[in-house]
Amino acid sequence: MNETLASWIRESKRIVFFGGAGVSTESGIPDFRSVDGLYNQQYDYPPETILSHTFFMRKPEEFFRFYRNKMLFPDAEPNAAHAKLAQWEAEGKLTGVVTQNIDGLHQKAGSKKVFELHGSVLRNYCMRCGKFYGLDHIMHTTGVPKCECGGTIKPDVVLYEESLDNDVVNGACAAISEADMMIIGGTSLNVYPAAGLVDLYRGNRLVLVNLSSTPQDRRANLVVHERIGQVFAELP
Ligand code: CNA
Repeated sequence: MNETLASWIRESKRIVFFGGAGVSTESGIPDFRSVDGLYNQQYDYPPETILSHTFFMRKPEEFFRFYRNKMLFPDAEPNAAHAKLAQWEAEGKLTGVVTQNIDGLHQKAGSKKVFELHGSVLRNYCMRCGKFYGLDHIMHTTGVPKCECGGTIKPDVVLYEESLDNDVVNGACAAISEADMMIIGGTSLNVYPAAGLVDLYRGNRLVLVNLSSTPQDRRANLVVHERIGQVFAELP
């Protein structure tokens, strides 16, 4: 067990976690940038093109083919990292999870205060009438999913070129700026504006738990280049 990390967890009262796709790789969901992640596979278009607003509007069939194949993991279960964060929140020592993930696994593990910067695959809305649809509807249809009103159903995920939800960003900013400890984990910190939010943390317990190095490694007070599920499983 990492003793420094463990003692900071014991002593802190307002921990905030900031995470990304690496939090869910141990649940079987590939990330974007690791060797076996989505960016190292071959498609007709690069993932960041397919996952852009322009592409969604111009080629929705292609978008949904990729999306259903590569972005939806309905059977994935939370791992030890998700579980530990939910435990700390229940114990009253963690004030929020700020995540770039869209898989809903933090809530599945029991976390309540989750700021989903990039939305969630579990929510989908008709672009014409606003009717809500769950993940099941996307899973059990083919082609471009249509609402009963005839409108196209769009996942409530933030595509490239789209802006983040103001309320979610404000909540995340408040939690980060009031935190007495921040753990950044499983993110390459490459996607903006999300990655810029970590600059709001001003304390001296900034911990980075990530397999590869990140632009924040030099600023962090503690850097752990190991699997986050394994690291968190051993923490109090
Ligand atoms: P990324 O750019 O793919 O980076 C992931 C980082 O996690 C890399 O630096 C890896 O080294 C690291 N990593 C991978 N596995 C582990 C592990 N077990 N323990 C510790 N570190 C690990 O992903 P980011 O989240 O930084 O990029 C932001 C994108 C990815 C967001 O917009 C997400 O919506 C999007 N995404 C989300 C999911 C998901 O919801 N599970 C999956 C794939 C991509």
